[in-house]
Parts: sequence; C-alpha cells; structure tokens
Amino acid sequence: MLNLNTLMMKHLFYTLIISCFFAFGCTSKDREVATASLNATSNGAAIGKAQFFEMSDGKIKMDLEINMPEKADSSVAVHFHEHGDCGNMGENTHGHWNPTNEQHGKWDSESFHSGDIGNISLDSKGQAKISVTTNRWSVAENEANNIIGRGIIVHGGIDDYETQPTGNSGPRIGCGVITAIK
Ligand SMILES: [Cu+2]
Ligand SMILES: [Zn+2]
Repeated sequence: MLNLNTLMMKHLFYTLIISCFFAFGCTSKDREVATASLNATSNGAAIGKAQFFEMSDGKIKMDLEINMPEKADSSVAVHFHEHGDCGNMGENTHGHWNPTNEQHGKWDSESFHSGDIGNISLDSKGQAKISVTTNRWSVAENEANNIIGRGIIVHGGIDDYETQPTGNSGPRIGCGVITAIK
C-alpha cells in the first residue's frame, strides 16, 4: 500500500511541473542578448543605456533609458546608424541602418528604417524610459537584420519623419554601440 505522504509528494511534484509550463513559462525566460552604453559625443559623459532581450516568441525587445538634464522638457531623436564607431562626434556611424531598403519615416508607419526609433520626450529632469519590441531585429549572425555592432545615435533635434534619409534630426549629441552579451 502506498502511504499518503508519497501520494501527496507525487501530486505536488506534477502540479509544480504543470503550473510551471502553463502559468510561468519557466523554459522561455526573456534573455538579455545585447547592451549599449550611450555617451555624450562632446565629453564622453554617460547619458543612458539600451538593453536588448530575446523574447520567447523570437522578437527582440529594447529597453532604452536616457538621462540628459541639459535637455529637460524637450525631445531628442534616436536612430540606429550603420556602423558601431562613435568617433568623430558620432559621424563615423554614417547613415541610418536600413536593412530593408525603405524610406526614412516614423516607427510603425508605412515605411521606415528598422532603427528609426524616433522622437523621445524627456521629462523635467531630462529622463526618459521607453521599450520597443519588434520582429525587425535579430542577434543571429549572418542575418541582414542583426543589430549587433550597429551604432545608436541621440540627436539634439527632432525627427520630422519626412526629410530623406535623416529626418533632419540635428547634431549627434549622444552615441553608443550595440554589443552582444555572450
Ligand atoms: Cu540618426
Ligand atoms: Zn531613418
């Protein structure tokens, strides 16, 4: 005869396994796959960071934080640029990263570059936190939409979402490089 304790232990064990799969998705935790430190192009001061997570559905999520007290109560434009080289006041990142060969535009509009994050409004302290989740990005080597090694540029002006191919977004005041986390 099985004793009651053994039965209860078995029940508990299967309950835990099942609830883990169905309720908590314990095998598919979002994994941090890349990061970028953002620094002022003028003096190298830290102005924010981006963290990238691979989601269970294969999409990539970016959590972006900007902290620029000198830009309080204003907006800055953010884009991914082609090259991960912040030299020469961010100019070495060259133009907007554009793996799908589209026109520059507003995120989620008819046509836009895959790194056209767009205008981000900073609060009275110059801070902002945004998240973007998309299937336009990957971290897979040899994929055209691999974000690793791309530059992130923070502009001192506002993206008009029209002017080609830059949005006329003003000077490059901040820069970072998307770096893989192994
Ligand atoms: Cu830009
Ligand atoms: Zn663009």
